[in-house]
Amino acid sequence: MSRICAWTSAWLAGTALAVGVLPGAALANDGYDLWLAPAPAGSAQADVRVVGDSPTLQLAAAELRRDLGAAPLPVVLARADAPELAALGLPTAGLGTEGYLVRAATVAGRPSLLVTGNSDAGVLYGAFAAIRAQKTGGDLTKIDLTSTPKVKLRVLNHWDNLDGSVERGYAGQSLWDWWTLPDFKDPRYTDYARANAALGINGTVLNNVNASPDSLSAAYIAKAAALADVLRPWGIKVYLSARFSAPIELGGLKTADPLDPQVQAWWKDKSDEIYRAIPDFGGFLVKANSEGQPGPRDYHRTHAEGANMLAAAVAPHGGVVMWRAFVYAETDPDDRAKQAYSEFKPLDGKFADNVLVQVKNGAIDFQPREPFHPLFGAMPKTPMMLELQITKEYLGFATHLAYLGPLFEEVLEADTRAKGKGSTVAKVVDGALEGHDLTGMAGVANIGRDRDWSGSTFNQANWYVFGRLAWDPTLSAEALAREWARQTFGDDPRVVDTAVSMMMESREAVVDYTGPFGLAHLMDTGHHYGPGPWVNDLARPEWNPTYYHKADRGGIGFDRTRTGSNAVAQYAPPVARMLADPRTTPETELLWFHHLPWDWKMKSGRTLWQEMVARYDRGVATVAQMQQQWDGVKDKVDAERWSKTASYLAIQHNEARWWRDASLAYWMSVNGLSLPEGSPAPEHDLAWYKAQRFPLAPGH
Ligand code: GCW
Repeated sequence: MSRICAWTSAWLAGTALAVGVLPGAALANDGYDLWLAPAPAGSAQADVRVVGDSPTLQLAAAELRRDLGAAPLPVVLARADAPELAALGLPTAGLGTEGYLVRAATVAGRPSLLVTGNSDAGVLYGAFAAIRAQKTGGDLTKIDLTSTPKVKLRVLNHWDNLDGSVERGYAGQSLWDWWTLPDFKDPRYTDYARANAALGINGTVLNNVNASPDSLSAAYIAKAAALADVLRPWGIKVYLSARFSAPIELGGLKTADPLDPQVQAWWKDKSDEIYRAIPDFGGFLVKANSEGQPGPRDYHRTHAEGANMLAAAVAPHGGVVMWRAFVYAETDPDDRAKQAYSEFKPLDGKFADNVLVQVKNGAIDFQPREPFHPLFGAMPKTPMMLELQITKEYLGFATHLAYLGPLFEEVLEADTRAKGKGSTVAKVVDGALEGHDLTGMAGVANIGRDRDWSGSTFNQANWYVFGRLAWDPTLSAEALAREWARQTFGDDPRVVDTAVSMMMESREAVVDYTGPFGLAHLMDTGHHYGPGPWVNDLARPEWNPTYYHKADRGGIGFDRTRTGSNAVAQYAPPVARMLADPRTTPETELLWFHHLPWDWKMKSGRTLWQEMVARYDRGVATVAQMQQQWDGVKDKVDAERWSKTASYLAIQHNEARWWRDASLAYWMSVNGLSLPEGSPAPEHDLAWYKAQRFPLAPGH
């Protein structure tokens, strides 16, 4: 069998060894606490006083007592409207509803650490900011922090099915034990809420966008309501993915046509029913007319007509609809990368006020690197919600170390040029560019029932960086990596520096060994695990990797200029001009936009083929270097987290080599070229790589 299995057994053996050699000590840290390790046992507890009372303020106080340890000042938690703060003249007006102020101040005659905000949730976020500041080396006696979230809806999307499986989930079964809900509320739900609140995440969509109609049945509404009760005091609202045809499947209607009065009434009644159980229900997320899901196009209605019908049903209750723009159809022969824009752009201005259009960061599908989606900046009248994928469907599942901060940052910083220079995706998403108040960012969760929640310690950082960037999309990926590493591994600068350095190189390494220079969608079928650039026999053309790379003897890459699909024309003119010419296109995106000869001269002076091979080699080498770096902190990280990470890095190194070898073997079979001197031959022949099968790979 493949060496993938061999590595898995090596990992199991390694774990057994670690546990055997170091009983007890090896189990010291299983990662359950995430970035929220409690203060060490025996340390003094912070003196925390709560002004006023509410469940949320009490939770904030408990967090400070649990995590802060010996605080240099007594802590006062109070909402900004508390009478005893009136004399302080605090600048709280600009904090909005969820912002916080954390300041060393004299309160009621006593030097204190004051944590305040205009709402209980604001105070809670302030408490977590104080903990974060202290754990990252801040001096609480001098602290003066104010922060207001730049994005209103900061939401996780769980692709969790009602049977407990998770689509593209690699951290075990679903966290939601639907079977025992609503009666049993697993304490993990509370810990999940705490972790999210620490980041400022204020919403969660509980079920898969490939939604079962049953999630809207009375029984499942009761289960969702039980979860909402747990999450509410942590400032988190519950949302549900809605299946567009539910009026037929659940309601017994003959149609789900959004203009049919009976269908409209069904959704209105269903929404009323949900709000009776969950008074602060957030609203619906919808995947419609995409990959076989039902939708308004089935009735020759537009996406706006579909979205607006649902929007009308939740509007009286203050709910929203997050309507996904991830659409493409096998009946449309046009470049898949163009289809969402073609379908949605004409609808700008036609959506109801409480609809957000949720757009993936790129026009295809969460690849290790994609240019920003052309819809950003193209629909000025519509709130554009950014959808990122935290789970690593295309970046090595849970096993590969790939810190997604740089990927998220790259898209947020991308300049759409929609209203001149500086029209970044971040400004489209946070509403600054067009003055939208309703704004949102969604992350497809990587959370499951594994003890460490996300399948590996470093995957926790992707949950972390998503949440922090959703609060403020201008934060730096590197600073957030450092912030996370310090809270996760402690103060030792050698460990923190090592972790940050590994993290910051890791995503580019994945790009290098899976597909450099804008190549994308080269993975094997179905499970999306491992390389399959040769695949060309799937029913839908745009499911085949060969559709994306178009490699032949003459060259490689997808011509999206005027001589090809002209997808470049979907970008604002200055961006379109830049991308129309391979010499001005960033090399990182070269083959996404251009079909070029293998001997195309790169900026380095070397040929495209030589550079491609060098990138594949670099990707494998970077993982080897990450292994060495991790070896260097072996004595400084608890044995359990260290050895699992080391084993996973070994898997990653092995699989990086697999990706490189399989890809190069295939490219050579197409271009007839040989490898530059010094670059090792693939370990097996192409037939071997093609023969690998992984029917039991998780997540699909
Ligand atoms: O490409 C895909 C994933 C699907 C996912 C889809 C989507 C939930 O492979 O698993 O379905 O994206 O985002 O809707």
